[in-house]
Amino acid sequence: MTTDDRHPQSSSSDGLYQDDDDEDKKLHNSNTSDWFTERSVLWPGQAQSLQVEQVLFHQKSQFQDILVFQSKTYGKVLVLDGVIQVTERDEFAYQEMIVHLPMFSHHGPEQVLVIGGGDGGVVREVLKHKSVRQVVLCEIDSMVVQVCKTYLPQLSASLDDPRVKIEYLDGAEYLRNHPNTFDVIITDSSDPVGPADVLFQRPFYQSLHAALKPDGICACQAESMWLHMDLIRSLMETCRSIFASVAYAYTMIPSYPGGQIGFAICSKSVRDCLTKPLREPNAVTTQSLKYYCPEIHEAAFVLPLFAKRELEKEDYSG
Ligand code: SPD
Repeated sequence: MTTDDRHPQSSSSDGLYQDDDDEDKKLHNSNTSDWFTERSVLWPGQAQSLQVEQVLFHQKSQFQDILVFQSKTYGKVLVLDGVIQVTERDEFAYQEMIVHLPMFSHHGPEQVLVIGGGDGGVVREVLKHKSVRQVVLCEIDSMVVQVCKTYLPQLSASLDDPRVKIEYLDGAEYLRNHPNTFDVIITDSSDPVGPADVLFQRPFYQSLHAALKPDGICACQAESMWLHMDLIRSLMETCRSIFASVAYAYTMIPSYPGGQIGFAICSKSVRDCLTKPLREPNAVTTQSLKYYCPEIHEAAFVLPLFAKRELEKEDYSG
């Protein structure tokens, strides 16, 4: 199966498979197996394929195309508008880092907001912090939550925790209505094409700043240094002009384009608080982790030279 520019191409009986391109047939449907291939204008000239064992769910919601399939080697896979969001094999590398980098940089987060993240993986990690009294999940698409409750319970079970409140709303609007409310805000967005585009713009970051308490910290999905350096540079400049401290960190995740994705971590008014954790996971929490540890917290902000040089016009050392 093949997607292009995030829209599934439909030619076969189930609407998933492209059959009007001989080259694609050769590349993706070889050995009579079916393959999901991820293409986007955001990573031109390259694509990643996963072998499909069974399509479990495929339907359009009011907002996007939602696909879940059982892959041969990455477990179940959630795809939104043709782009891989979660695979069971490597999701922890993303969820743990986008959560624990800001959470362990804060002295004791109690009120946490997650924007997007309807699969529940980010909320699962937030709840590992015993200081948390409430997590609001602001997800625009209720179908994502329902589908993940069915097919990805190891992520979505977190959403049944009594500390979790789900709001099916637009994240930017929710922020505007909740000034000075949250200790930590995590924007678990898809890529900046279509509905998620606004989540990468200045007004959204201004709203994040306003919705944080004075010592609040936010973390936002901030794309790949291998593929989106212009976007990252512009995003970091925007953040720098709004927040007291800003730093870029990254994680390794084989199912995302380039095998890597980054995060913009921003502190509202406390300076120099991001790159070294203020707190550390206890032994019980550590048992539940597969990626995050205090050493990798610090290492995640150490960028390879090519990226450091691109961003070093400004100081993003946190
Ligand atoms: N290029 C894909 C970026 C996806 C980021 N969101 C992942 C959602 C996991 N909770």
